[in-house]
Amino acid sequence: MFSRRQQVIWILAVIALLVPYLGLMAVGGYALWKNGWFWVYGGVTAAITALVYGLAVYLRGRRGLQEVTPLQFECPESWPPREREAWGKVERLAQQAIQGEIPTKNIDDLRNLLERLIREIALHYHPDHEDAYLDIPLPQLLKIVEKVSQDLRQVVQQYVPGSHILTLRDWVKLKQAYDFVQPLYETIYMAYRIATVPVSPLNALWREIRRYVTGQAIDLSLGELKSGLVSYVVHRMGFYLIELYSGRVVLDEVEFDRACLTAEQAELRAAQPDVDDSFPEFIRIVIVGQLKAGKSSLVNALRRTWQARSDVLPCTSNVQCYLMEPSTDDLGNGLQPLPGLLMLVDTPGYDNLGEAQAFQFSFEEIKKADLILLVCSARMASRKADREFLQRVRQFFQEHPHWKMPPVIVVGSFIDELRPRHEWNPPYRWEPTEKRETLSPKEKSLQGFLTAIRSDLELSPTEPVVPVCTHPDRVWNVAEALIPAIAAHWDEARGVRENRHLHSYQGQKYRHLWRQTVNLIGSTARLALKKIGLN
Ligand SMILES: Nc1nc2c(ncn2[C@@H]2O[C@H](COP(=O)(O)OP(=O)(O)OP(=O)(O)O)[C@@H](O)[C@H]2O)c(=O)[nH]1
Ligand SMILES: [Mg+2]
Repeated sequence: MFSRRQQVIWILAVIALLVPYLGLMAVGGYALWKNGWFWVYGGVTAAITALVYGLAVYLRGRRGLQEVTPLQFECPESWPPREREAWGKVERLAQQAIQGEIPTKNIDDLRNLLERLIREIALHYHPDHEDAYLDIPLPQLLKIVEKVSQDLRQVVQQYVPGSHILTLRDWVKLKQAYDFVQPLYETIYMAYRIATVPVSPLNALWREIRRYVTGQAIDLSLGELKSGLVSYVVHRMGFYLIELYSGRVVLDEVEFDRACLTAEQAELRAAQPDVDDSFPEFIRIVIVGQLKAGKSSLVNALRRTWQARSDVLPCTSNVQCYLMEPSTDDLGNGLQPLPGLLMLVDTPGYDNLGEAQAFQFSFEEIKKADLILLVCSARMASRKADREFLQRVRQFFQEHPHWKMPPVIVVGSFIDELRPRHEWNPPYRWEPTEKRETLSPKEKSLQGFLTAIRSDLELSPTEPVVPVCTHPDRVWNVAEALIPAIAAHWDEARGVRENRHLHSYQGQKYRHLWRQTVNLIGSTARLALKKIGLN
């Protein structure tokens, strides 16, 4: 938190402040000892300390300590790449301001900085418009003002002592009192400093050193505090500007929450009509891959992992849905708990369909997916179809930057069929960190297979490839590695879902327009009837 220089200055400042008092304590203690009062004094001090401590514990227990919200700036999981790119610009600007590349000395500097931020974010969303900052509807802008005010209130309430007691009048009075007292104090103190030099030069020298060191420490820390505040303002403003210009601001949060809940309920009920009223959290996992890659076997292996309550429902003629409720009873087997339910969607292999239909069914499901499991079989030499499919998925999300691409986990199946084929003696080491010399021939083939998948599908280092065996008699690595990989992507998958809810809600612009028009016609008609005396 502090630089080395700051630490040294702070230590010196504390020593400078403490030395006179420690000296006084030593002298006082000696005097008490000499006069036989030492133990009486010690007893009284201990009693007072115990009393105050007891009181503090009592008050803390009664009122509880108020939680202080940390000033954190993380970009929400539900933001798609377009918003993340805009966030990158906010971070760059904040960094430049902190490092002093953009001045932030006074309020005008700060205003210029914020104006630049508005321009950059507005242009990010409307690059063709010179005055892009105007491209926002009024209610959305007002909503942002509302949110900023709410934020400001929280910060003031949490970080400004006495803010809930002092009135505006008190603040004005405090300022006036300060303005009056401060020059007076400065003058008197200066006179005292000069007058004491001839009387006690050593004391005066000591005092001046102390003043200098403490002043330095406070200056440096104030600088840090200021850059912290500038960074907070830029990030906070940046966050709201992105929400504003990307069209993510929800005007009526209650209505939005209700719409999300209704959509989730409908989806759950479609998969399981008797689902209970608690409507637990779930993610929709779409399983894709080539013909006979082991997709349905993977679904079965996942279902058997928990012997879970799971129902099968034909979602469409081509796709099957399974709602899996991992029961917590089985967690004793070392299974990783999941934050909610899994809705597994089993699709037909792409090459199962005619040329015109290729990818189509899987693709329609991808648009509704929160997470994709792409199954690649070790038995199939060519992964061309998988590469093409993944390329098309990526391209689709690039062309729709307000959508968020679901995370992809590639599942390497038919591990038992890797060379040496007759050998089946799991567990196998498959993590790339393992030393190659220590691997068995099967493990070497396994690692070679995973590397080939990575390069064939052009995966990024953050996209996992998990080897599994889903043959009914040899299920391996589903509970051990695939479930944890799903759990690790849970928040991201939920982010995809939230983003989808937001867009389908915001897509109902015309419904809002209709409601506004009906409101307007209704109130005009009422007014007209009133005028002619019919109401
Ligand atoms: N040896 C071995 N056989 C497997 C494995 N996984 C699945 N199988 C077998 O492979 C065959 C095809 O598996 P499915 O799960 O039906 O494949 P699919 O991808 O759902 O096939 P389609 O839906 O027709 O595209 C079945 O007979 C499975 O028993 C595995 O890991 N190893
Ligand atoms: Mg199948």
